[in-house]
Amino acid sequence: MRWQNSVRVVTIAATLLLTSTAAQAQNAEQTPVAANGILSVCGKTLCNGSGVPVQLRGMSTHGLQWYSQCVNDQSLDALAQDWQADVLRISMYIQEGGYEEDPARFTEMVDQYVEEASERGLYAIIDWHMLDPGDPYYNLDRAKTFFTEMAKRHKDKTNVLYEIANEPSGVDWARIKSYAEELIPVIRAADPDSVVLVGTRAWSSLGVSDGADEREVVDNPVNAENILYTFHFYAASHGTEYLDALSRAADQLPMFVTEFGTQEATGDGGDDFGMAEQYIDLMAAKNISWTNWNYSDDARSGAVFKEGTCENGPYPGTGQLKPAGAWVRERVM
Ligand code: IDC
Repeated sequence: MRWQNSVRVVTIAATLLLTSTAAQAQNAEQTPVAANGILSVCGKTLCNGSGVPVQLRGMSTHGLQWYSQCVNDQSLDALAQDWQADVLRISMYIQEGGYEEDPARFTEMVDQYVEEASERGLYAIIDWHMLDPGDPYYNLDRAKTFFTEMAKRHKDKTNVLYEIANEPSGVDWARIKSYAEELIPVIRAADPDSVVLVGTRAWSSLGVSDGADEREVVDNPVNAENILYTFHFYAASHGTEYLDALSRAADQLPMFVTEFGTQEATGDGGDDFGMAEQYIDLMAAKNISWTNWNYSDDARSGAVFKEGTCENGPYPGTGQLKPAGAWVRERVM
């Protein structure tokens, strides 16, 4: 229809003039993926298929071995339509009852959630949730097997991002970099144009939790294209020192905050919305995409739903949300 075409032209023109969020780039009929297409790193940020910088905002699942019941048709509809999220981070633990116990089961589970996200026009981050042990090499062979399979299955999609190391710890940056340089070519062999997210030292704190900072990455970046580095923060534990490191880093490196909470690093305790707001403002100003931890009804304050929600829902609205959930839903919107 002619009328629709002219609306689209105006939308595209407006989009080109603005540094837009993925949500802003959508019109009422378009999902984030339909509006933005395949993403790539341009300069220090993510750009959409037309080369316009985008900020993705969304949620991370909890560990799928514990809380996959919270990731279902209704809850994903709520995330896409009610929350108007752009992105779902699919958090697959390796240890603690995760992938290493039953690779086939977790491969199929992640695969299914990628399809569910795709059906709703959401970007999907496949999170290799290595945590303890913190040396990414401990799981290298598993990671090669898993990501080869994922990349083969999803190479033709435009909405899949690969996060190859949730939170390295107890190892220096050189070792993480070397792990990334072994694994990224494995992914790219099957899916050459995919965006890859690389964890940073000391629980993806850019080294700050080990007394270092972003300079170790700036001075010695991963030898690969189309990657971003991850930063995680929990606002009640990680104050100005962490905020400043993220701010400096974002001027020199493509950054993606794939995990944060408004509470303590345990994912529990009181919310520090004031500090969290400073991070939100920084991420908006520097176009840093983010996913919040987590989309479940775990008892901790950082799980967005009140306990028991995932038995029957309902998921839309704020009725079932904890304070952190209501706060983050507004910011996703
Ligand atoms: C927490 C979960 C909790 C689980 C614990 C250990 O909420 O149920 O028992 O992990 O597996 C992270 C991690 C993330 C943590 C989260 C909150 O990436 O796995 O989740 N956190 O502690 N880094 C900083 C905080």
